[in-house]
Amino acid sequence: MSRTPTPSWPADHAERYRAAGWWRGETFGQMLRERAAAHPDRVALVDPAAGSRWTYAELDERADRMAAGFAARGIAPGDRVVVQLPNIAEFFEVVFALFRIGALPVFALPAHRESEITYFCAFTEAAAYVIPAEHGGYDYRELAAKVRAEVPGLGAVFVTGGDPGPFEALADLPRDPVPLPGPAPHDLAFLQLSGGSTGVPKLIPRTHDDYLYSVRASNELCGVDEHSVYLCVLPAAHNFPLSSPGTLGALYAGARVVLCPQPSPDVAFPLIEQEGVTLTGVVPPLALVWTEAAAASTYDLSSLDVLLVGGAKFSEEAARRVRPALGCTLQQVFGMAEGLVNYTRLDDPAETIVTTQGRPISPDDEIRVVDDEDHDVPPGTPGHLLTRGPYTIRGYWRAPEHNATAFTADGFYRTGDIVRLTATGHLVVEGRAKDQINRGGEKIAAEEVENHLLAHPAVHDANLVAEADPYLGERTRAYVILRAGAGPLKPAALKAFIRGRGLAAYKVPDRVEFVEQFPQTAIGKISKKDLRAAAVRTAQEPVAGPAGG
Ligand code: OOB
Repeated sequence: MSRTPTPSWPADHAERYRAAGWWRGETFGQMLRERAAAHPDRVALVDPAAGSRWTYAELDERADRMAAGFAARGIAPGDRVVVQLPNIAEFFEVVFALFRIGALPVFALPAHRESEITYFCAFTEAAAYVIPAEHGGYDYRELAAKVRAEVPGLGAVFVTGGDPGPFEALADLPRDPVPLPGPAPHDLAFLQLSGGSTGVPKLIPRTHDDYLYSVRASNELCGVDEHSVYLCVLPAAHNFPLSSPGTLGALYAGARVVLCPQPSPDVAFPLIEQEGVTLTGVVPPLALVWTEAAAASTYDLSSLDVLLVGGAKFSEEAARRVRPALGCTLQQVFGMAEGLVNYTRLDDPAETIVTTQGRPISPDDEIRVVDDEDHDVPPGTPGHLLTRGPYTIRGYWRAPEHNATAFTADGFYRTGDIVRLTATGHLVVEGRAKDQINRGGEKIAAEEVENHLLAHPAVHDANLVAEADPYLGERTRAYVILRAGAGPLKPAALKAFIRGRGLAAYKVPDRVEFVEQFPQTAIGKISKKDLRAAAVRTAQEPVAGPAGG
């Protein structure tokens, strides 16, 4: 395995970001300590499913005790720990404990399965893996047993919320706090996952300094202060609910975080009423459901000031419905785990809020919109978005070859998004150049799923493309060529095969279509462009007979 140093900002840029006050030399561990000292009795976390309310003092103390437990099990600064926890208070106890040690959480999602988790544990040479015993009717101990069998080097597996089975319960770790020097502000804080367009997800190295800047600045732009109540609706480990301004923003401000166990209105709306939630963040499909449900709802949603919507393109028509339905300000957010986050401003004209995806957080976010040859396009013309700045990574973790193409020579990240810049400096997302499907905010790398399809003995070739979906925005369609002489294969059987390979459910193709051949470009390469066009053209058609699915 390569031991290339983690790419970082050149010294002159780092100096500039410090001088400008963007990087302030804080760490997340210190941040929590300071908040706990300033207002120990204020409620930091509400976990309605567990019926628990932890004050800042309690969260701080729990993080210290858990850090001691992890340290006693040999977890050291710089170690990677795959964290796969749902929206429960222990997520924060674990993550802040790792921050205190200087160990790096690797933020897996609850939906990930054997294929993804095995890769994260093996690639990061994880010292530990943290799971709930069960969640959403799924037994994570069984998953961990499979992962451990495949990754013999995996250290401990820690379990919360039930019988740990063959593993160790978090609750049984030693709990006497020990002195820990903690990381430096320029050290890595965690590894976030990329949505990706390649066979395996890339890992995104974020530092305390850079991430805290994005969190602090997000608070200002989203009006978060100590009176705010943030409802965490999306999976807590994702960059959007974590930092835009998210749970970490709320904790930074000394505000209250309410953990929503499920995103549906019948769970979220009562929590908004009971806890006086002032802001939350959702993906576009959920925003649609909420605006519809609000009309018939008897819950009092009047505390809600701001609804952040992002992760995928929010249509103008849907955006217009937010204020009338929910009585709050819409704030569009176009962000990426690699860094750059754009927000519409709370005081932007209403038209700007519904028709753009916002503008960058920082005066030091550099934006370029370029053509296929990296030449700047005239203002207002759609092109590829390139960016660099004080909280955008300069390279993925241990991926030098990929970095050579994913970043320009002078350090701009190639986002893979096609955008247009308005006269006011706002960005409008027009499309995507990367080979990724955005399924209602959940990102699917086409190549990853294609590789799994190709593993089926009857499959000769496969391509995954997006087709339009009225609710999700996009869903997936797999075009598959079967091997000559292969017996009949039903779409459902191929989907079951993919599921059986331990892939997160959202990556299983929504529709499988068998074809004789793929359209080709002039030089004989497979034309994904034509496949995408075909998928868009025929999205409404049922697929006929046994080939359909
Ligand atoms: C967020 O982060 P990721 O890393 O899951 O995905 C980033 C990609 C972007 O490159 C873009 O393709 C798409 O998701 N995206 C949007 C969008 N927000 C994200 N496309 C159109 N309109 C939007 N508003 O998705 C993320 C991270 C932080 C905050 C919000 C979202």
